[in-house]
Amino acid sequence: MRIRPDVQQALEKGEAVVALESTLISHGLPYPENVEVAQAMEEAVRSEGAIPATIAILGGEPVIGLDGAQIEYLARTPGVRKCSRRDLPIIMAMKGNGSTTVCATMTLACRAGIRVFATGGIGGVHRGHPFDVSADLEELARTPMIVVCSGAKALLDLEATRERLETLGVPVLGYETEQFPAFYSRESGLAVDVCVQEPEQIVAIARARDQLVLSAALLVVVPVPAADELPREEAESAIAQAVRLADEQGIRGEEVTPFLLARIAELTAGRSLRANRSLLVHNARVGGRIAQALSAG
Ligand code: PSU
Ligand code: MN
Repeated sequence: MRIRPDVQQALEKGEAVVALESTLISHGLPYPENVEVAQAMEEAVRSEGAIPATIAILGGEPVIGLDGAQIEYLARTPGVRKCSRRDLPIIMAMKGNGSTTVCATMTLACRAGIRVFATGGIGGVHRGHPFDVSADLEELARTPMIVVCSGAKALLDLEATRERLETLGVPVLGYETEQFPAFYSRESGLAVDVCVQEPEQIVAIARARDQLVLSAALLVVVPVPAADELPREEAESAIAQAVRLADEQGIRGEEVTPFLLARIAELTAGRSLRANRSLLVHNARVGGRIAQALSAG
C-alpha cells in the first residue's frame, strides 16, 4: 500500500485522519461535479483539523491519500473499474486502476490504521431484487471503523437494508436525528438505534465496542442539510421511474447503482445532485469532527 506521507505521519502520531471513497468520483457523480465535490470533501475534513485520505487503486497499488492529479484522473477517465472487496486482488494482480466502493475503501482504510470514514450513502438491498445485496453491508459487519453517511441510498429497499444492519450487528447512531435518513431526504420513517448529539458520545460507544472486541463498524447517519433536501415525494417518484428503467433495460450487478444515480439526476433536473453534493461535504465535516474527538480522547 502506498500511504501519502502526511497521512502516514498523522497515523503514527495518533492524529485525526478521515478516509474518503473514490467510487462516488468515478461512478457516482458526473464530471466536473465529481472533482469539485471530492475537493470540497477534502477541504471540509481539513476545516475540522483532520487529514483527508481519499482511497483508490492505481497501477495495481492501493493508494491511501490521492493527490489532486490522481483525483482528476479518476474523475475523467472512462473505464476505471468499480472495485468491491472481491475485486481488490484482481485489480492489483492486473496492475489496473480502480475506484473503491464503501466496502473496498473500508477494507483498505482499516488495514492502513484509519478509524473514521465519511461517504454519501452505503449500498444495501436492491428494490425488487432481494438477492442483490451490496457487499457494503457484510463489510460493515466485519470492519470496526466509524462510518459516517446519510443512510443507505434511497434507491434501495431501505426497510430491508435497515433490517439487515440489525441482523449483522451494526449499531446505527443518528447524529442529531431519531430517524434513519433517506439519503436525498432527511427522513425515512425508520428508526435509529440511538440518537447522539456530540462526537464524544460516538467515541464512547466506539470504546465500548472495542472493549468487547466486536468487529462491526458504527454507522453514524447524518441527514442531508435541510436547505438542499429533495422532498420525499419528488425523490420517490424519480426513484420509482429510474428503477423501472433499470428493470426494462436489464441493468444488473455493479452497474445498477451508477445507472440509477444518473437517471435520478436527469429526472430531478439536477436537484438530486445538489442534495448529494451537499450531504457528501457535510458528512466529511462531521467525519473530521469525530476523528478529532477520537484522537483527543
Ligand atoms: N454513495 C454515493 N454515490 C455513490 C456510492 C455511494 O453518494 O456512487 C457508491 C458507493 O461506493 C457504494 C456503492 O459503496 O455506490 C454501492 O454499490 P453497489 O450497490 O453495487 O454495492
Ligand atoms: Mn449490487
